[in-house]
Amino acid sequence: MIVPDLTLVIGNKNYSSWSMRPWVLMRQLGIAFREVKLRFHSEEWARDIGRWSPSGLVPVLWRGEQAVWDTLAIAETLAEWHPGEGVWPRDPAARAFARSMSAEMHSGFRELRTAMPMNIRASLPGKGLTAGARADVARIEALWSEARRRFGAGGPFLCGAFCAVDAMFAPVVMRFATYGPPLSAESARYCEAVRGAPGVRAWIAEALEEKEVVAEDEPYAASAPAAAK
Ligand SMILES: N[C@@H](CCC(=O)N[C@@H](CS)C(=O)NCC(=O)O)C(=O)O
Repeated sequence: MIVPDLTLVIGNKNYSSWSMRPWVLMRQLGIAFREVKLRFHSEEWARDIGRWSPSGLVPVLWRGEQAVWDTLAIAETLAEWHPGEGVWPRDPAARAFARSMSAEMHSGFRELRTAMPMNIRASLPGKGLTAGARADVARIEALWSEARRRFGAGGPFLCGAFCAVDAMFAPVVMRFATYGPPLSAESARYCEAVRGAPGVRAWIAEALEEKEVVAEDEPYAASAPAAAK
């Protein structure tokens, strides 16, 4: 058996939006890795997170003695370690756009993230559509539309073929499936393409197998404070 030289440390698949990004990216691009899952609030998390993660957060990618943490750093390092495998688009203008969108995702859309936490197995149509989340959705749709119009001719994803920018937005696609904000037909088509990508399908299937409940990611559960509903 060939043991992959990359190890990706992740959290719960149902909830960990940051973990989802490098996992689906590597699956989609066919980059082999071993997965270590540390469930939030578990004994293994308490015991092992300090050993695996310099920041105390997931995801973390390991190659040998080298740890790479934080989603964007992982994407950039994968692009170096696997040049020519399509982590970023080949075209420089598309690549700059994809990187800018990814950075905006990484540092922004806070209201959307708070009001619509990723919860793949849940169906909560209409929840979380605050004014701020609505503005975030509008900005995301504008970005998706511009990327598709300018760079998407070669396939159904933002810059044609699936790459890091689609991985960065995959958890947003999951949120849209759970909370069902109104979307344009173009955005809905893009969401369908992402949900249908084999790497994303594999993540969703494994998320649906999980049983753990993480209360802070369930603001609309019956026992959550009324203010969050
Ligand atoms: N900026 C980081 C964010 C990572 C992050 O917040 N990870 C969450 C899980 S999605 C985490 O590890 N939470 C555990 C904790 O806060 O103790 C990245 O891009 O990787």
